[in-house]
Amino acid sequence: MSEGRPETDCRSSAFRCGVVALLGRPNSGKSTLLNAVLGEKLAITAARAQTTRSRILGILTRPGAQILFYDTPGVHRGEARFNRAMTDAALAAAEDADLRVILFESTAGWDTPEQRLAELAPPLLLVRTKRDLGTPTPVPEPQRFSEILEVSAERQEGLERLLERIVAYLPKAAPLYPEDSLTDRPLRFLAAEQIREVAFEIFREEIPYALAVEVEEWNESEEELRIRANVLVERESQKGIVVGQGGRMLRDLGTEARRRLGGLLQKTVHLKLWVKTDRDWTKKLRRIRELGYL
Ligand SMILES: Nc1nc2c(ncn2[C@@H]2O[C@H](COP(=O)(O)OP(=O)(O)OP(=O)(O)O)[C@@H](O)[C@H]2O)c(=O)[nH]1
Ligand SMILES: [Mg+2]
Repeated sequence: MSEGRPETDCRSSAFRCGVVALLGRPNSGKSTLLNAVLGEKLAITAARAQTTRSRILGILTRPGAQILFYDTPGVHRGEARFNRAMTDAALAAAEDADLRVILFESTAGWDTPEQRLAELAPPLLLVRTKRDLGTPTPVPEPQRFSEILEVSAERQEGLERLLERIVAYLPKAAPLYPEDSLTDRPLRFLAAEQIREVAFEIFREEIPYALAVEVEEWNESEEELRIRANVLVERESQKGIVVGQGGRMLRDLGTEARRRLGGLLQKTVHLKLWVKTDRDWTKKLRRIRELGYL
């Protein structure tokens, strides 16, 4: 393990730059942690499992270092094609990374996903998340990890220490992205994700898993942005739920999504949503890819 204080001079040849994979079971707080360290709402989050569906790059440039975070889908046991594809995407990100950061919800039990991640190649940092929730449960085989740290993204606690330690493991290299870059994902994808986040909040259980958002049209000027997007469901029967009586659910979804997109993009947003059935899209790898989830 490399020790010592990270360099702080941007022009120094000791600048560090590397890839850090944020890994953990669904709902362990990966996306919330990424947003907290970036100070931007890049990745969508939700109080339910399996929110993130693909690896999402979040770029943090600090004096002396550029950290390329990969937020990943939760690692879990599901055998359905879409579930497996998400776990594979997370493990592929882990393989490509200079450092693997495993998130473990403080008060949760250590189970198969944690065990599987603990067996990845070092260096591994274990981060206990949601420390505000209570007394942490023990970690079996703590010697597997280079370090064990604690954070509460909600209370913004432990983040600076975590960043300092992460930087210490990165290789000496020049920054890969301009200083003001936040991600490599196109705005269209981020907009679709924001709409999906609102849908997750409105439709709680069954529907979110089957729901995808695809931007069809994107017309942008200095002052405003016109977006036409499809809200996709897997089965005809789910369409009625998303539309709601008299179109009410869809209207609520559109209103809230427009408000959030306006805040994110700092311009007036006109949003038109259509609900469409894309039969069994979660079973078709080609569609999962086209939707930007792999
Ligand atoms: N109390 C508390 N809740 C948190 C904290 N961090 C995240 N959460 C909550 O935990 C839930 C899951 O957070 P996410 O960031 O979406 O989790 P994730 O690991 O990205 O989940 P997937 O994308 O489904 O794999 C959300 O309701 C968050 O608000 C924290 O520090 N404290
Ligand atoms: Mg997530």
